[in-house]
Amino acid sequence: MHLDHPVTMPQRHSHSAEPLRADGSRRALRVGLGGPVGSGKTASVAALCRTLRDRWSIAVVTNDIYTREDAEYLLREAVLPPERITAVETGACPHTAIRDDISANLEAVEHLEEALHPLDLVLVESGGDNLTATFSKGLVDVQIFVIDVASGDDIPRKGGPGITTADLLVVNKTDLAPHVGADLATMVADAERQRGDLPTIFTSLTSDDGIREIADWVTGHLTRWRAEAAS
Ligand SMILES: Nc1nc2c(ncn2[C@@H]2O[C@H](COP(=O)(O)OP(=O)(O)OP(=O)(O)O)[C@@H](O)[C@H]2O)c(=O)[nH]1
Ligand SMILES: [Mg+2]
Repeated sequence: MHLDHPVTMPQRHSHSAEPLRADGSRRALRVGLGGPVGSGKTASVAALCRTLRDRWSIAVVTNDIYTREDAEYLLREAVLPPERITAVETGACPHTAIRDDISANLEAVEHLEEALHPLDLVLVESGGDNLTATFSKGLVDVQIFVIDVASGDDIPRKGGPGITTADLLVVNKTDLAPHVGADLATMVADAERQRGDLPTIFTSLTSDDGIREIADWVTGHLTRWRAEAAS
């Protein structure tokens, strides 16, 4: 976070939430990925880039507290060309940088938009956080909350805004369920109870094409986003 910036509240960025650029073209769809430490956010970002990069023009912003670890991983894996990956070092609780003072993240997103115009999709990965973390609507258009079965099969039941309100809940690492004694049926029922009609995807990102359903969900949003621009 840029400590020399004045503290800027999300609503002050409402202009940036506008879908149209100054020239009337539609800006990229911004998708936030949040969730607890180690749940599979970077694995999701990497797999989404690999799956969608031939069809769409994509850029990524990662958030880490003290390092650029996740961006360096994505660069090493060459999921996108280097100029399409930017790291934000938050220096504070990750949710602060995606919800309260979003200035450093917005600056990163807007810089990518300018440098790589026209962009279709920007993925913003939050630093690992707790169940209360959500993105400001001034920063992203839709948000995905990623949890994993190894952290306890009671997590969906515990709720919190990430689980109850995210546009998509991903329950990752289903491959580990037998090893940690996680009851997937209970997790499915709890997620449905907490989320009503909002979608949940259970997956294992270590399996072949474990990203498919998530990629289809992102593609659906992106297709609608672009269709609205054309109408
Ligand atoms: N067994 C298993 N491991 C996984 C799966 N998805 C991710 N992992 C592993 O889990 C670890 C953490 O994954 P990351 O994608 O780095 O998690 P993250 O949410 O980005 O972590 P932070 O950014 O540190 O909060 C890595 O060692 C991944 O290889 C999965 O579906 N199954
Ligand atoms: Mg990560």
